[in-house]
Amino acid sequence: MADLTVHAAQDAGREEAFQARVDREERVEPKDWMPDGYRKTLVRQISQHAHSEVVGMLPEGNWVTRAPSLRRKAVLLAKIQDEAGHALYLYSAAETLGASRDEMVEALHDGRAKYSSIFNYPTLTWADIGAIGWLVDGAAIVNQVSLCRCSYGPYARAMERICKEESFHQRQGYEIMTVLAQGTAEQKKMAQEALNRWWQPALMMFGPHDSDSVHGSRNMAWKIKRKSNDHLRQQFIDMTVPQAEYLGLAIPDPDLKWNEERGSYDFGPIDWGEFERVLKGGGPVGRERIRARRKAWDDGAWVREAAMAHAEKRRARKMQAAAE
Ligand code: BYC
Repeated sequence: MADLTVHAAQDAGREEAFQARVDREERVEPKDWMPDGYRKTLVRQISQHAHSEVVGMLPEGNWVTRAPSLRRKAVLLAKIQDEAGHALYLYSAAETLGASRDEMVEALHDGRAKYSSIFNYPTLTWADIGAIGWLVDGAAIVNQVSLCRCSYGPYARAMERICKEESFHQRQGYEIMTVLAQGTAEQKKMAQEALNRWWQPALMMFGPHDSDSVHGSRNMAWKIKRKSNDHLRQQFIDMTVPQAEYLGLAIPDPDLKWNEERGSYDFGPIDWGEFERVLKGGGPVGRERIRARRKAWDDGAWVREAAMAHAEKRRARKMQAAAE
């Protein structure tokens, strides 16, 4: 009993010192002591983020063969490859916290781990690829720029590299939308319909309102997140409305209105019922996404085995050379 009291007092002291360090803006690195809750929430968020990159490749992958020109195909392929790279940086960052890649992938495949709600919606036309780049990558950048200042070093450094590529992704989407919006009446209609489909899901990417956010305030205190869900959502709306105006497209929200006093746009209610349904796997293509991921994982088993065997052989050769 006395031992337990001593341990509890030691832990409280360590947590206090940890918080003081975070408050001084010192980065936390993998070998540093950290509270269990800090480690757990980081593994949760980083792995969810990595899964989002992997699952996010699927709706775009469906359009590689149908991209309208060779240039569009090459650009889309490059974007999808970047996303695979982002997932690798992120899985590696989560591994520095003691999570194993296999465990993380298993949690995605059996539905225990979440991935961004946005990827549970289908891409019906080529304009959806434009809308994903413009809105989804646009929302991702707004969120991720603030994550570059995350207190956990490996995550912050991964985010810096990712953000550079995301801004190219956002531009390619906006360029697709610009061409469509300035094209024929039919093309402009396609662009408008894509905006109508993706606007609300893009707003949901930032998570529930601050008052309903489970992890928000704790993660802000730990400086994992620097800005709250609502703050980032507002920042995204204020940035995107003028872009839609430039395209001559209408944001599908009758309540959207500039608020002079706040210096921001007011906007209408978000359908949180739909958000909850999508998180529970009830999105239009939720099950299909996980089925596709499981198949890709199973189909790739021989590649992983071959890579491991190759690495094993190299290690054995090196050890033999060192012994000689
Ligand atoms: N979708 O307490 P809260 C990309 C969950 S990929 C699903 O506010 P937190 C791209 C949340 O996890 C961009 N789940 O949580 C890729 C929690 O559930 P659990 C992905 C969501 O962590 C390819 C519960 O709801 N970006 O850009 O403080 C192609 C309560 O939420 C969502 C990231 O992952 C959601 N939208 O805040 C193109 C960024 N929202 O875990 C583009 C990193 C909330 O307790 N992540 N939930 O079961 C974050 O910044 C934060 O984790 C979130 C949520 C803002 C998402």
